[in-house]
Amino acid sequence: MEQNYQSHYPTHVADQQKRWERALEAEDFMAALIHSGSPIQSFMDDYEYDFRPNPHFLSWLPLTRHADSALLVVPGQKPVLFYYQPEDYWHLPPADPEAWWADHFEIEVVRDPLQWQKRLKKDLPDADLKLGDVAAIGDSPVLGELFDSKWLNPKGLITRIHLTRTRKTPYEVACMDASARLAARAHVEAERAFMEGCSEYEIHMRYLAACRHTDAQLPYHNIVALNANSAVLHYQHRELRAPDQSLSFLIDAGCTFNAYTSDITRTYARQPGEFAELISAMDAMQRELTGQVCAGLDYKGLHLLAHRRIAELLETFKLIKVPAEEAVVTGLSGVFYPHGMGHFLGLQTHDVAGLIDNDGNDIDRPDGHPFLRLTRELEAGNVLTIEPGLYFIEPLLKKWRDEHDANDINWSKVDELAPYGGIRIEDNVVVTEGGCDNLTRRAFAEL
Ligand SMILES: [Mn+2]
Repeated sequence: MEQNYQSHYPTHVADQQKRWERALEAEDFMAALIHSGSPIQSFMDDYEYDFRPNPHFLSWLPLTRHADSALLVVPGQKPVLFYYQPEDYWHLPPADPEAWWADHFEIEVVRDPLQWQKRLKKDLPDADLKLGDVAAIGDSPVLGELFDSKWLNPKGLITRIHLTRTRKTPYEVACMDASARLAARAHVEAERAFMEGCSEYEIHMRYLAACRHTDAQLPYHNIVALNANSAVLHYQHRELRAPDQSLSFLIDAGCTFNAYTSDITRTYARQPGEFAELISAMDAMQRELTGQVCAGLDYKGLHLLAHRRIAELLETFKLIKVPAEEAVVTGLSGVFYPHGMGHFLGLQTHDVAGLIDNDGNDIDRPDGHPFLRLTRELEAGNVLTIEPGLYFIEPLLKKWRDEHDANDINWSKVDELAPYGGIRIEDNVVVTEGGCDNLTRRAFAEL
């Protein structure tokens, strides 16, 4: 695995160089200074919040915890990395650069986090930073001291780079594959903990141990939900005590590998029965949706197909008393499935440029679907999630009962299944010309 992603890295860096050169030229910049970011401290205290580098910096370099470093990209030149390695005895400074990535950069190990300013003035003596010859990318407060705000994260340049990030390079796919494999291993351990009757807290800790991540290394806060908690879409707690009876378990959890994320959801029932059957039906439906993915597919259409399929399940399991088609038209399917079907995935869990076309213009969401995060036509190299869900969400059910025809819903059936919360099944797929490569299912299968 290691060999695999490292062998793709030289081409990845060459590709980065090309895409930045093109974008800089199109936007009339001589260079870009990409800053990794600076740690943030709690107010009037010396506690440092968990640090996450600027994703534009991470797209060049696998330096997942390197604050106050900066990369200078000048067309036609080897990129210069100001590698911040302070002399510090309170914290452990970053280790020396490793050859597999470092060989592709001109590296300046710096003790002064502002060394890049001197180099910038030396390398580009004619550049007038106030006139925007150099674009600065990042959110470190130090950038504001040198750059006019107009040239800090200029929108046109950012949009062009974001669009290039929608098509992953082989290096990026290899990292995301590694990330999926780590997460699959941890998911299996979490399932085991659930079957043993563990609490949400215990399951979460077993997950972390299995993938050898700290909480801060996770791409997003794990959702570890037992019973009705799984109907809370972004359930944020981990109860210390196990419930008297564990009926169901929803886990939405990923990993990171060189900052590339996985984002996987599975749902389990403790015992056979109707909820377990509903999980199986959702799983088959999720596989059918995944089977539709290929280059050229309009993702909006797939999201709408998911609504039809969920409405059909609601009808088959007698949860609603109206035909599936009517449930889609009236919005009743949205009571049970109120989120979007998925999103781009990459250096960010909700990766960039899901809602614009290749010219940078907005692509509207379909009417009545305000939470969809991806509206594009899919292209080979896109990596995205497919995550339909079906939940018994008290406030949404109540709203329907108050504002629509209460007889549309089979309440006795809903009451029977509500203690199980809900179901979501989420895979990560790489779009190919003729279909897709399901990183998640393969990772589980090959464990
Ligand atoms: Mn997701």
